[in-house]
Amino acid sequence: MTSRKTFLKTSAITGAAMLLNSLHIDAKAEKRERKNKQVNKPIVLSTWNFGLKANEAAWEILSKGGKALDAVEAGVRVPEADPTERSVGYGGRPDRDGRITLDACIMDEMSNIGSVAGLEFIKHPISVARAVMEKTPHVMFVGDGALQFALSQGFPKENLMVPDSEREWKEWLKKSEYKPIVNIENHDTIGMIALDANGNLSGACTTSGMAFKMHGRVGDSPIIGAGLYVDNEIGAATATGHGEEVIRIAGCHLVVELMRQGKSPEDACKEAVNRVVHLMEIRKKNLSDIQVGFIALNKQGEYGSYCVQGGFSYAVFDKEGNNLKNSDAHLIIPKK
Ligand code: SD4
Repeated sequence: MTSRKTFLKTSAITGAAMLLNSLHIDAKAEKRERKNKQVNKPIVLSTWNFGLKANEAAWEILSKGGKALDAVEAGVRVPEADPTERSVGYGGRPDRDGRITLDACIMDEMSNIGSVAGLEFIKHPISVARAVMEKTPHVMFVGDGALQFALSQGFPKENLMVPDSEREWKEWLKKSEYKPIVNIENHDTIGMIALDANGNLSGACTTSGMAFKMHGRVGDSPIIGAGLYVDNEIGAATATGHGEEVIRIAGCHLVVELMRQGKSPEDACKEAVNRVVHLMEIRKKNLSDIQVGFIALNKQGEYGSYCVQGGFSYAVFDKEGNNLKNSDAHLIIPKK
């Protein structure tokens, strides 16, 4: 039988243990809370100066506590719908056969992925990529199959050629010289990565690809791991520039893996650019003929970028506002 003395002693010990436990839980919650407060979120980053407008649409969602996935889709739909943006969606430049073929992909915090490549006649390839992700058991649709799928989902079939693109293409046909020039002829993909108020990451990437490319050519932008990669435990990255060089190093997957090893977003981008440079040297190719730019964001909301040659900018929207940043570069080519 328990004596009164033993009972009191046991109760006191149990009470103290419970108190210690609750203090411990409080301390843990406080630590978590403090850590959460230090995270720079929400935040959205996107490539090039058209990222500023795209970020605004994404911020609309992020600032109200919305999901990063919804934000990146809404964000990149802005240049997709803009006929004056000549390298994405509606108004994008055609391939050498005069066909506008679009590439896009999307990735969320659960590593769900969706992608389309060589998609014609659809203004918003990013939303088709999201439909691939959410409504099919597959991850990537190409060409006619992608169009067929888009139409089955109710996306309207539209003519995406604008007079300026047609004129430029006809001009190009006179010489038919396939000489990609960085930041001018082939500019520019929008890649967008975001961290939402709940601490979840997502990304989207969409482009009409290299201007006057060979019909059927696919760049890095619709390829998960090349033009975009998200790992919700680590960070996210997206790319712009010569897709062939980004694919060669599995660029954005590399950037995220480098962050996993402890590199800052900027150092991870720089290391990936070094890899591009190294392979160009090994292959005896002229570095000044290409551009590759990466932007990256980690789980703490820290971000960075790096590119092969100067002239690459990206837009960042966080509590500091919506700002355009110039990326550091491996090569600074003096202006002629
Ligand atoms: C592609 N990466 O199709 C895209 C093009 C691009 O700046 O980003 N240009 O290779």
